[in-house]
Amino acid sequence: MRRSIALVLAGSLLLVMAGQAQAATVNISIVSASAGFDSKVAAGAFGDTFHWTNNDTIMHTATQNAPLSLWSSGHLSGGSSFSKAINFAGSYPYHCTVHTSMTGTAKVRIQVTPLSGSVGTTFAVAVASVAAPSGFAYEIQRKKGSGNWAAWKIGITSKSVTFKPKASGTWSFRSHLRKTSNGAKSGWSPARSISVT
Ligand SMILES: [Cu+2]
Repeated sequence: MRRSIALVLAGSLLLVMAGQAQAATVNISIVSASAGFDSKVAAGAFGDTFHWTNNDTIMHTATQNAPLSLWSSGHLSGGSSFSKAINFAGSYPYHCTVHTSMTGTAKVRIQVTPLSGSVGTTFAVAVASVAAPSGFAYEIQRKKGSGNWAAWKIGITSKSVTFKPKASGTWSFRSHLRKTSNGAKSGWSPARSISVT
């Protein structure tokens, strides 16, 4: 009995470690007021840490645009850095408050597994590494083939939902984060497509 509990615990620990191993660091260099950020668009998975390093000699910031305002680095002097784990799929424009012409975007991908299957396959559409924190919700759009994006899930707090296609073809998904108190939204995440046969 005790042995089987130990085995279950060990298995759970492995699962947790496997989940953590997927989180990565996305490095962005703050080059200068004129050159701005060295990746204008930097992409990662939800749960990844975006890491800005000020490689200039003067003060800069990496500040997520209002009204969502998900993070602000505060003033970073030369050589210092700032980290922000972004747990939600979406597109997050940010800027330097000292030099407002310095802009960039952090993009966080939506995940769908598996990437192909048949009618009747249950797909998992994951939009975040955590359930939506208080005051936030997720929204997912989907489209079939080259059709138009249409609302699919609105105001959900679950980090993952299932999709059981009733028709074959290519299905695409994208999601964003919404702050329920003021209606502020991130931009849409990069789209992810699956093939259903
Ligand atoms: Cu700056």
